[in-house]
Amino acid sequence: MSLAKSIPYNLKRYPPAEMRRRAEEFFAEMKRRRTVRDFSDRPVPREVVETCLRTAGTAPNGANMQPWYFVVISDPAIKREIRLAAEAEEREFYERRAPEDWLEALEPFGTNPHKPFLEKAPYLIAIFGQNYHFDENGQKVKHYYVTESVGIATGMLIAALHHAGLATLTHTPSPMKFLNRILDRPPSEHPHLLLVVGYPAEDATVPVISKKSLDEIATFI
Ligand code: IYR
Repeated sequence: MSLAKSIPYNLKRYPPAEMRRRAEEFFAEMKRRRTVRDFSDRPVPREVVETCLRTAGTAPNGANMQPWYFVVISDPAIKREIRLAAEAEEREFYERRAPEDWLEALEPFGTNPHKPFLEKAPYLIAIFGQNYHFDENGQKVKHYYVTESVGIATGMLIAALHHAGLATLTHTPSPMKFLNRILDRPPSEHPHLLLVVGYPAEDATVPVISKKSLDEIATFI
């Protein structure tokens, strides 16, 4: 392959005071984001989700292969099928597979194998990482840094949805292979996570938790 054509990059620049203000404002907004486990069934405008997915699709990624695929589920029958499959895995996890220390770490969050939100929330977004694709000549093309790329895109999606006023839950039933079967996705794709999207239930609560301070998460050297 040859070198891509290049064009000037006009990054929007701000004076330092405005940069500080923008950074503070964004931090304040992102700090308000909380994972929610009780969802309302209130419908969400589809175009909002579409635009947030476009935002996710701008994520930096390995060799611009854009190794992600999002299946947005609102069909009640498919949501039910996913709930039943996820709950079966989760029962295995909570009752057998999970080691004691993991269950202890989860205790403050009161999570359990019951996942009613998988049916109640208006949208589930199943996020897949694509390990490879086939080009127009049927040649297999490998993708690079798939986990990193899909992780970044997912973070951007969560931020975009929050910014638009929607709550999310990053759900990771394990193993998640059932998503390939139910959603008819090819073997080149592996499920990354299942994002539950909607409004919080009127009476939704969130656990009181704290975030590490800047000193705990970063050093400047
Ligand atoms: N996947 C399980 C368990 C779980 C694990 C972690 I780490 C969490 O932060 C939350 C839940 C579940 O969804 O219940």
